[in-house]
Amino acid sequence: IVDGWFMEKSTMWPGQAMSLKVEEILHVEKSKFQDVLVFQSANYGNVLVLDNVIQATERDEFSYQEMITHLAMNSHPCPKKVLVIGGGDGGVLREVVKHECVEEATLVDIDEAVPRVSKKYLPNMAIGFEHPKVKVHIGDGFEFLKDKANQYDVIITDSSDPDGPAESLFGPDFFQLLKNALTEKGVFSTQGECMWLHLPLIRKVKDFCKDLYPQVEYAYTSIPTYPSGQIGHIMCSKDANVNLREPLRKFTPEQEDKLCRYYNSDVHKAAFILPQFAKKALYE
Ligand code: AAT
Repeated sequence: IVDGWFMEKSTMWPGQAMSLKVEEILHVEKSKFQDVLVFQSANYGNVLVLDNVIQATERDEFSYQEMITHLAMNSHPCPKKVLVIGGGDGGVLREVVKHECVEEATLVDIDEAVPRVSKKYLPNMAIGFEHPKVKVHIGDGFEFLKDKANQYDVIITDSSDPDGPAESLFGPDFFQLLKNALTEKGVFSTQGECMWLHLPLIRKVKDFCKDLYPQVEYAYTSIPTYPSGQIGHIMCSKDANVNLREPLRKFTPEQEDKLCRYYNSDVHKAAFILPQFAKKALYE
């Protein structure tokens, strides 16, 4: 933080940095896994930062949390058991339990510090932890999956970037573990990085997935406080007959209005339509 501004510098997006004006620093901690910072910003509410990378701001988090969740949830006929890997602020859980078919939602985050500080400073996200269907496990997502077979209808990997504790969540072995852990018609979505910055990485992950799943797609969301204002999701289904680009289940217009601020059925379909440069790099 320099002159009252937080600047998100990283070798993962060289030569650029999102800046936010800081009103007040609320929490600073070195956890077992990462540097944890929460500050109150001038225009984006409270902001959670891990290892100097913005994870969520109160103003725009709904875009990412709704899209990573509902794209996957609405691509499964009836998701009863759901797993969230990462997502320690609770926002994805908040979205998962909006689907009444869900019987159990389990969250596995590596770092207890994230839920702890989120409960204090990001209550509108951490509300996800309060739902009776939710279970929380503190541990590494990769390790957690190792002995899981045929258990989850939907898995959402809401992880940080590959430079840090989430590195293993971007490798080929992880996508094999996800496949084993998913049920027959299982679907997953991931924090799949940004087309303006990470096309080679996205292509690599998509290619691992192509070897394992009959349906593989990349969708994206606009969000001002993630690098380059955009983030994507790798999505896969084990069911060859599912078209991820079309919602299999839809919210009613009343539900869209009541439950969502970003996601709706049209946005679901539009999220997979890529500009030419990205389409070429990912699909040719
Ligand atoms: N909804 C918030 C967005 C995030 S949070 C990422 C979470 O992943 C963090 O809580 C972190 O503790 C957790 N995490 C990191 N590695 C692992 C792991 N190996 N197993 C389980 N959880 C893990 C993502 C923001 C993306 C930022 C884009 N630039």
